[in-house]
Amino acid sequence: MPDHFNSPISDVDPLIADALNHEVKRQQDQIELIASENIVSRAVLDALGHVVTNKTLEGYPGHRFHGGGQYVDIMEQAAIDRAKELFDCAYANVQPHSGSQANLAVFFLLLNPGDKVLSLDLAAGGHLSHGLGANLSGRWFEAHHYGVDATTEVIDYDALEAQALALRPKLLIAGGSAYPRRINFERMADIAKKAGAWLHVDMAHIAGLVAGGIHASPFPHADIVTCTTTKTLRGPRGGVILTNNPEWFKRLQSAVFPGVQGSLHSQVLAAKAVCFNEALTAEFSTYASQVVTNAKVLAETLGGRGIRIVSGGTDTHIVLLDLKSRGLTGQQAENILAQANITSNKNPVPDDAPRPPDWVGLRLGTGAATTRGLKQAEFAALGEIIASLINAQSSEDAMQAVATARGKIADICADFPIYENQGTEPR
Ligand code: DSN
Repeated sequence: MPDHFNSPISDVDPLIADALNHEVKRQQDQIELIASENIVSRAVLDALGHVVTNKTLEGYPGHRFHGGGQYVDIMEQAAIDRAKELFDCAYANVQPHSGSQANLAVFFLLLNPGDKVLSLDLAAGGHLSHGLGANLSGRWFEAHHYGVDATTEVIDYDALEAQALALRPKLLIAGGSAYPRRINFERMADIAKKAGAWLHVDMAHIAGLVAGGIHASPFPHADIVTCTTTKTLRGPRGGVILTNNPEWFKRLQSAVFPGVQGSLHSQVLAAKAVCFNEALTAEFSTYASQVVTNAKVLAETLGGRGIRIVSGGTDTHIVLLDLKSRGLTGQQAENILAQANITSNKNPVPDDAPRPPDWVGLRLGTGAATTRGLKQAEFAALGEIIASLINAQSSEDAMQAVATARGKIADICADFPIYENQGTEPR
């Protein structure tokens, strides 16, 4: 009989232990370019794997529905205080289990079923929780979308203003999952004000860049801000809601709990606090700056090899490739890169086909590989490797390119190791 408190997972559940060990090796042996991923610190992992996961709590620090919350109160209060300091705002709710849950709580706070919402179109870089038909947000609210200019592939703020004034939405949403350019929050706030709407900024992807001072902050322009703690912020999976509005805050607390969630995830709250503390350091700003520098190098290298970069470049961690002229779908390119141990994901580009298998976009992001230590030289090399894979003309060329790329990626991974003492055995 395994010892409930002391037997390692390798003794208790070999199937899952084996899969976990393979996942460690997968992460070590590949270069991660999925823009929503990162590589968290040992300290974040320590919090996530802590016995605090046993603790059930509802409510907020000092006002719980269960006993024994005195230490989680310390963790949650630290996460709240650090989030407010990091993003320079008055109020933070750190309990949302994800970015989508955070957005749902904002909708629950501000909207009634049928209200009009105006958000960035999915193919222009938006997010499914901002009113996609298949998502609750698209069913319960009247969702309209703005796009990007057909030529520049950047948000046309004049066109958006005209659309917002004609539509008069209750909520204007900025942000998304695949928009590579800087967002002008001041202009968005001005548009929202003129249209009689509130401005909700979902900064999930760029939160780490905002924290590092590399992208302008949504504050003081936004009425309400959501983000995830993964992605460029480099923390655990989870969401956060921020606002400066004292009248909303009490209702916001209720909108999260009991509005859209029950008990909190204590271990994730602890990990969020650790993540915010890390993001408050000067080293984090250096990392955030390197993330954007690396993305620019990647975009320039790929563009120089004839691959079309949506919007002609990037201001963030995201480089979005349009592979139409290469005769490849995003899925095909994702598969080719995977053979060389580079992980990425298919994505729509502006005005792309509706079905995911037909999308011609490939989204790359530099957060995780920057955390790994890669700088300009390595990102230039990565750009060359990816271009050789995408530009291969024949199946023989492709096989050769994959073989060469695998060797080069193995060398980069060996030069920039991660989690060397990690595994599912006791640490
Ligand atoms: N929104 C998805 C992405 O950007 O990949 C998940 O976070």
